[in-house]
Amino acid sequence: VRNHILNNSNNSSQVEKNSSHGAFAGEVKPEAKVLVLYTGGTIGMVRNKEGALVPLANAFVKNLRRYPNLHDKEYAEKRFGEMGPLALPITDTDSRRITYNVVEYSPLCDSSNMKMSDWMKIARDIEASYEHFDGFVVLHGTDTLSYTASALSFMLEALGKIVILTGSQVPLFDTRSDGLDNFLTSLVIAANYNIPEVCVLFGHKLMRGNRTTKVSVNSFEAFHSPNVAPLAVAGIKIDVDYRSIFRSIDLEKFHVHSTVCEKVGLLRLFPSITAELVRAFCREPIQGIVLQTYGAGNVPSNREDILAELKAATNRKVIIVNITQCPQGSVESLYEAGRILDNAGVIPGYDMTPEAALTKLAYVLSKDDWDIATKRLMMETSLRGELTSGRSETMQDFDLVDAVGRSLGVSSPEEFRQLGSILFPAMLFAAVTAKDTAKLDALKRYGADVSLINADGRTALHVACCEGDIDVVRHLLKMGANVHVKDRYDHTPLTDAIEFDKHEIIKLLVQCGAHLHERGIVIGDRMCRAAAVGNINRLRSYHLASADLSQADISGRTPLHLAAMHGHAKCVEFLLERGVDLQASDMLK
Ligand code: ASN
Repeated sequence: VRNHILNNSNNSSQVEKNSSHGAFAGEVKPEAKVLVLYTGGTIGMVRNKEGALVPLANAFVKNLRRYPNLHDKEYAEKRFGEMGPLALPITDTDSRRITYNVVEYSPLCDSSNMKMSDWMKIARDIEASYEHFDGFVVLHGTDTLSYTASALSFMLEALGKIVILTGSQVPLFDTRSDGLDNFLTSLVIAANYNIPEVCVLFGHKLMRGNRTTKVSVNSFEAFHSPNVAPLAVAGIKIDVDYRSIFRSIDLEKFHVHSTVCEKVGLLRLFPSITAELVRAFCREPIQGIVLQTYGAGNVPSNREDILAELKAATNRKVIIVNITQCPQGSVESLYEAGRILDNAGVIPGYDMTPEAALTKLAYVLSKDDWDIATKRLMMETSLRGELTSGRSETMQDFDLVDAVGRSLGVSSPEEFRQLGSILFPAMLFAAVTAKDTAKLDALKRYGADVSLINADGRTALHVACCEGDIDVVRHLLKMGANVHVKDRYDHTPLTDAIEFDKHEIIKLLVQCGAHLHERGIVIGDRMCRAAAVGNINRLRSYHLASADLSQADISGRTPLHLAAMHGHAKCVEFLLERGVDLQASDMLK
């Protein structure tokens, strides 16, 4: 993946020379970049001589390039050359041009062949190219798509960007394919929306990946999220329910936990199941079992033999998690028949899907630094929004917006939602400027998403980075504020912190995974301008943001050229102390 990206960035640097503001000459809109990992599945399949659907290597991207609604050939070829990244056609209402790179896996596979090691590969590929893209789309067969989505949701830790898994029931290039909509909508959402989750997009719905399950062999609505509403619905407009987005609240950079424990299994009870079968299932080397029980989590209360086997297994430190066989609903301690499982050391898995419970177990068991008590606790705690336990925090719901809405005579749910999306950003911004962190917490309880944007696409974190109070910034980050959101001017919170030279804030943002996203020459140009006026403070800001201080501007001159030319000795000293390239020569040599 890394080579692929590097090749393409070489390509683009040739064009950069005649472009300005990071966009191709003649086009003023900024670009959003999506990485597509094509792993296989029906979406890219063709029929073989016997009429069976099979993946075909090295054909998918060639075909994409031929479809005008998937590829704006003219733009892409001028911008990147013939074999460079692809670009979606743009409309007047789009604020960004979407470009995308496709990495084809080898071999491509029907997802029934997927193994846990394939999840690790996908996770590592996302990690390797994380800073180069705004979002990720994984094209995947539908059969085991929910397993992969669930696994990735755990393995991608402190995720700050969107990862969407999608596929199709009919191959993309067939006439009546659902793949075109699924793929295009995934690209558009991955490029534009601040939803830092592993999602599944299918049949116009964007769902939390670890809440999904495949429910139909034929339907274009092949996936359901039985216990949680979709995160977004794609109609003429893409309607996102920002209140339900899961956001990491750890002050750390995105990273991948790239191992899982394969010694796990799913055991489904059925009437008259034998104790021998349960014993055989619980035998070494198994370390974790997802037990699918009846209804609200019930087992036969008159089967001491089975309960004894389960208890013996938990005594041997096997983790057993109880989920329901019902496609919808949660295990609860409603009946005597359910409570007896507690005595056997079985953990409630609440409303987790079998896919989520199994992959979570595989993830949790591979955490070597967690002891058994921590592992058990984590299994019944929501780590990525995969379960709803009775102990989940309840929101004060829209009380505040309701009150304002009523006084304005607003009545429909849609109007209330619109009102919330206007009021909340303004109130969050006001709390930030007043440095009122208690108010920020209260707004969150009222249902405000901390990363809501105003009309300029700016979030509370952007404002806080300009204001410069590190405590407010830290508070927002602990509330889950996203460091990657780009406003109308293509500024991230990091861009703002640099512009206001807030050094401590820059350090904190970088610690949380923020990175420069502008092209090299754009950053070079800004640093050269700072060097020309001897602005060491600004150069220090760029340095803290991990910029390359030897980066040249469009004419090939580096900050050192400019500082020397304008006689700023202190500035030259600063650059030399940080080891800038002394040999860099501009275009005039
Ligand atoms: N068998 C295919 C797969 O999972 C099904 C599909 O993609 N629709 O790869």
